[in-house]
Amino acid sequence: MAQTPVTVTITGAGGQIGYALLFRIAAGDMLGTGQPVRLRLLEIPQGLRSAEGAALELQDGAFPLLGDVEVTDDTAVGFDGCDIALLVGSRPRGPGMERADLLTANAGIFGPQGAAIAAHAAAGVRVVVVGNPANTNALIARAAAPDLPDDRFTALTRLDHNRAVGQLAAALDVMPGSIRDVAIWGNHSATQFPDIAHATVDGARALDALSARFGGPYAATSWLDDEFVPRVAGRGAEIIEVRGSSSVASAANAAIDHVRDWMLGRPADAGWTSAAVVSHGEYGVPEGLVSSFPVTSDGDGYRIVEGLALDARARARIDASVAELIGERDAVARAGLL
Ligand code: NAX
Repeated sequence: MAQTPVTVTITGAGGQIGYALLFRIAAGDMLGTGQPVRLRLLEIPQGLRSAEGAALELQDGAFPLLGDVEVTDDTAVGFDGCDIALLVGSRPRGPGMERADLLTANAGIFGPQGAAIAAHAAAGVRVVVVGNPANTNALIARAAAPDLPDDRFTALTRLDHNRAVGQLAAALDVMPGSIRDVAIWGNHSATQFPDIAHATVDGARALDALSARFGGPYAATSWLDDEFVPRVAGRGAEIIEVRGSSSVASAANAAIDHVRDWMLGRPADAGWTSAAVVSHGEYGVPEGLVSSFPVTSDGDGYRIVEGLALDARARARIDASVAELIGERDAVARAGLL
């Protein structure tokens, strides 16, 4: 029997990441090649033509799994019956704009979208925020939908996670698939902490492999502090400098990884991944903040990996990133938007 289609809403669908996402979702990369999908492309009026053009191209793909595609600038229509919401569209930082202005401008987008999701989406809706500042935008959307369980709201740090795996694989000259249990902690920003303390490479401790590669534990730690962490945290800026434009295909790929693992679960031997989820006080992160943690998924939801030992270096880095998240939350609250 044919499966019921899943309704996927993409905001900012007329933008760059939207364009990279749509065709992979239609091809079955996100929910599997047996799962029909319906797409809702939500834009602001200036972005509608671009989204409409993408919808024409989707039709020209004749994707066997693709049902109807609707393009709209009305949130009630865009989130109607939505099972999965990818919130990509956001307000970019303009010239002379302070971080606080950026936060409050985005609160004006993500608050109403959270409320529209609560009012119109399917009861089991799952939301991932991609648009920056992603963690705090997710916190705002979540706050505007108090009747939905908070495990439905997440923000994307899978791109940071994948970048960390990619850097470690390159340093050790191994395939990315041989690496397990890397973690991203904190904010999707320059303060994030990419952590490999518990990671393994082909079953052996990554720290031991790095010691062997760099000539001792001291050199391995220097590489982590001076190269790995800044490289991963600053990778977005590096891509802009080299490519002349921000990360697009890798961001869409990460969003697809995030939703696929969340909906379908991760293979038993795949180890954990990273996602920004609502904290309930785990690892001392204040309740309600949307912070990145190592997570597992059996398809029922993301669950934070608990009980990991953190050394002083990790603790200090996590605390610094969480302090930034607290500052973002407080700036939005001060503006009366939370
Ligand atoms: P684009 O500027 O190409 O596209 C954004 C689209 O969103 C535009 O078409 C715009 O019309 C639309 N939009 C704006 N406000 C909207 C609203 N209220 N409702 C619906 N649509 C709206 O940006 P793109 O390169 O696609 O990036 C999108 C967002 O992803 C940015 O905020 C960017 O910073 C963020 N990123 C997040 C990443 C992450 O890992 N979390 C990594 C990649 C990326 O930097």
